[in-house]
Amino acid sequence: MSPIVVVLNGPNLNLLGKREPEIYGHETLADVEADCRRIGAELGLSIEFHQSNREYEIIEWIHGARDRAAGVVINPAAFTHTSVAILDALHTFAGPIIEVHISNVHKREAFRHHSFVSGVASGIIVGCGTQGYDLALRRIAKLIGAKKG
Ligand code: CA2
Repeated sequence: MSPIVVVLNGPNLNLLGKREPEIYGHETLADVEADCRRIGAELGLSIEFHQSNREYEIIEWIHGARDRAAGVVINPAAFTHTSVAILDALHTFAGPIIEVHISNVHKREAFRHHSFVSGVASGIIVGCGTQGYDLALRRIAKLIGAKKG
């Protein structure tokens, strides 16, 4: 059985590719999911991909990843800057966690410079566009020693 990697996306990311392409690019979330599934297959990972505008749903998916998933990739979107609850949930997950931000949050408003999630992340990928998800999956595959093919 391939190791499971859970890819989580926070609020408003369902609008990816449909608004503000100058910040977030033209790829839709469906495109990102397809890319993750293709790269997951290449790396021998089984991808579970979710998006929600509700904080509790993201927390439930993190709980569901415990004792089952090998790693978590998370773009918590605006919850990055507000959610102690997501941080606490991530603390209960033993495997590698990679935090992804499509935009370079450090070039943007000051309130985007602080992340509650970074303190628990194994790695952070910022400002690489949607390619950040690809890089995050490759990093998790390396950290867990996943076998290709
Ligand atoms: O750069 C990122 O990936 C962010 O996590 C995106 C969040 C933002 O609050 C973070 O500071 C940085 C916003 C996601 C909203 O996505 C949209 C996509 C298209 C149009 C409107 C919003």
